Amino acid sequence: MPLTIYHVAGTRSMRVIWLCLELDIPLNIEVIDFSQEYRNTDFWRALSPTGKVPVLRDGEFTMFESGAMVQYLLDAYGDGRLQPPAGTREAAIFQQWSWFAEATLARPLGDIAQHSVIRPEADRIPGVVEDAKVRALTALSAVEKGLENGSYLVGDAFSAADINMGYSLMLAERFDLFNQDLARTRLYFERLKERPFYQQAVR
Ligand SMILES: N[C@@H](CCC(=O)N[C@@H](CS)C(=O)NCC(=O)O)C(=O)O
Repeated sequence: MPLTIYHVAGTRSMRVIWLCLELDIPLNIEVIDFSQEYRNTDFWRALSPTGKVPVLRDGEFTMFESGAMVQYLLDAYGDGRLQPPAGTREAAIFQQWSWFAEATLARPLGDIAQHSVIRPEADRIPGVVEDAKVRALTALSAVEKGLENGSYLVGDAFSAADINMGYSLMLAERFDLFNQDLARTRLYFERLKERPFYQQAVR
């Protein structure tokens, strides 16, 4: 049975779409309603207990957490492509950046989103945005340093760690965080954006 990603444009479902395009894995894209009402339905909560997007379906099997989906697809269908061999230091660096993209960089970016766009105006706390921008810039400076020795996060080979990071950088760009200290990161992100499958996934 084919894979299905429950998708909303501009969200983390793009990581799964981008990966499947890069790996030529057939994927159904089911666009869903991003409204809070829909995400509170029993149907959606059964798939995604916190009501968030995305969800991946593989036959009867479903899962949430976009980074875990990327890893599942690599392991189940990737034939060793776009990730270093398990147990190597390259694999450790691959995991480091994949986790960092979501757990360290996307976290303050999510706070910025919540308190500048997502929450109703009355529930937004401006101080959170200011603090989150500082945390996001600290995380971005780590990416800048990580790119000192190669064109991608794991040396000079494009990998799924770059897909995980690509979404987070898309958010960083949206919030205008690419300052003059992030020249390498900006070039790196341009390199990612030039990939035709990034462009398809991001629509
Ligand atoms: N760590 C989760 C984060 C999921 C997440 O925050 N998704 C966003 C869209 S990209 C969402 O559903 N936001 C709505 C909300 O937080 O209420 C993942 O990677 O899947």
